[in-house]
Amino acid sequence: MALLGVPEEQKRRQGQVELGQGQSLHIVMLGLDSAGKTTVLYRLKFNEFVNTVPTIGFNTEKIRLSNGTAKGISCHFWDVGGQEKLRPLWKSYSRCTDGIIYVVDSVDVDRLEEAKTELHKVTKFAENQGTPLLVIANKQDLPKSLPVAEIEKQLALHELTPSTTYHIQPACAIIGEGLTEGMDKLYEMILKRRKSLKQKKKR
Ligand SMILES: Nc1nc2c(ncn2[C@@H]2O[C@H](COP(=O)(O)OP(=O)(O)OP(=O)(O)O)[C@@H](O)[C@H]2O)c(=O)[nH]1
Ligand SMILES: [Mg+2]
Repeated sequence: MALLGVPEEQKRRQGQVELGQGQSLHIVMLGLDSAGKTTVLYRLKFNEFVNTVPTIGFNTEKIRLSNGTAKGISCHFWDVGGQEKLRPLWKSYSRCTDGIIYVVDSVDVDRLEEAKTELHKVTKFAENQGTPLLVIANKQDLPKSLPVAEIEKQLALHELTPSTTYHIQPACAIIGEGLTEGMDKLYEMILKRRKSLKQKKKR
């Protein structure tokens, strides 16, 4: 196993102090049906491809991240089904989480508008104000996948509520490409938010 570079290791240790020993992050994964949420979940859990079936309800897993600057950080993931009839559940599952992951199918151009509407709805809930958002532009392995900049534009990420900090990450959940980078960014945003909330409390 490759050793982390010194600055990465320092960053990770610092993060663990911020988070507190034994604490785990509460993360919800949302997105339209077939975007690849469950594939992401099991890729992170087992570090291999797992064939999925559509999620009716939700999947939940406790996962200790095994790579990147967030290595060793424990996360409790909730992966909620994306079919239309299940979307009313998103509100309660996303309430007061540490981070939201929104998975988008980069080839499903016809449903990008729908993906945008649902995402903006989620970030507008009062309980989600300020919750860091990681958008995973998934299925980048497919030849007709849209580039990240185009997805960012079509999802109108810059129009999200001003308190939402976000990062958009190109990925291929099948082989796991981009997931470490994405989780590192999400972790970074979560730590930043915790720090600023702590400082506000002190004032
Ligand atoms: N080519 C390609 N296919 C992918 C990728 N990620 C997921 N898939 C496929 O997309 C299909 C749907 O994946 P799921 O993970 O079940 O999608 P989901 O978002 O959990 O869907 P719901 O549970 O219905 O909300 C499956 O056939 C996956 O194998 C990817 O990065 N590239
Ligand atoms: Mg699923």
